[in-house]
Amino acid sequence: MTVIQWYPGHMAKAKRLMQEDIRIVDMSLVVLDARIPRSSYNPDFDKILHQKPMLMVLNKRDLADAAATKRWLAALAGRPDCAGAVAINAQQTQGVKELERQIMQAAQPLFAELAAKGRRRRPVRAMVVGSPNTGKSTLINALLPKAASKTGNKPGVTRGKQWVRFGEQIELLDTPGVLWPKFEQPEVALRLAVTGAISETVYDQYQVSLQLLDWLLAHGQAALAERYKLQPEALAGRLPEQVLEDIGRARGLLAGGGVVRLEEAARLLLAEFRNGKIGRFTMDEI
Ligand SMILES: Nc1nc2c(ncn2[C@@H]2O[C@H](COP(=O)(O)OP(=O)(O)OP(=O)(O)O)[C@@H](O)[C@H]2O)c(=O)[nH]1
Ligand SMILES: [Mg+2]
Repeated sequence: MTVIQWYPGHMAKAKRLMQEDIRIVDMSLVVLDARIPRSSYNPDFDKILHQKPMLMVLNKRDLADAAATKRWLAALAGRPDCAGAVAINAQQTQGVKELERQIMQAAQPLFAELAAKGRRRRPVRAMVVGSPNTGKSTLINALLPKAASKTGNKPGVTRGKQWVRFGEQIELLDTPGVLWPKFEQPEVALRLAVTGAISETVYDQYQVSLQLLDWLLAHGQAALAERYKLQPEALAGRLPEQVLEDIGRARGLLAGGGVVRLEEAARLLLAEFRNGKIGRFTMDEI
């Protein structure tokens, strides 16, 4: 199995900027993918962000298993280094009011400090950070419809640094998604890849689709059978390679002689999984 790595120069640069910017903000909003709250957490954040309150935002909750998200929220909220945790759907502006409430709550010590010094209250500044494609820019747009931070359905859309102010109360700093130089476990790389945090150009989609099928056969057999009109009984004990062929055949992805176009089947499976078409899944357990 080839090892997936993706740490282009702009991410190393973004990490350096983050280390500078944490000094001028009051807190960070760590935007995680609700499907993979652990795998999408950049271990570098421990060092970079710990000096200020950290709010955990599980975005894309519409794509994750609702019960698992509840468990994750409870677990995260109980962590001493965590100023709050909230699950949102930035695309549909759901959960955003609760996020605003938690930001303002985490800012209370700041406001108290300003008041004690007799200084005027200023907006709370938060840096929005996270892995590529977790929805940081979408979140900022959700908080301020007019801000229009550029978003896109591929990792690496935000490059430079962007401040966005909304209302009198909050200022947000959008940052580019950053990964880290080496993924500790292969499943972390796999999960980042299948949720769209890693550029499709750096991994073999066929190999990754087989690994995803391996996971789905263990965790989502019924959903898989339903989506591709496969016989549920026939799936038991079937190899990922065979199931990918079944999927290709079910979708008519055939070359001459009835041979399944596997590369296309792989791309289809990955795209449909990523967009929640197969079902709502949380791949990381607590
Ligand atoms: N289903 C779903 N999709 C979302 C949600 N939030 C964002 N997206 C989509 O995810 C993709 C990435 O969103 P961005 O806001 O560009 O992500 P980003 O974190 O700013 O990405 P980078 O700047 O590349 O790091 C876009 O296609 C969004 O429409 C959500 O809550 N649910
Ligand atoms: Mg962005």
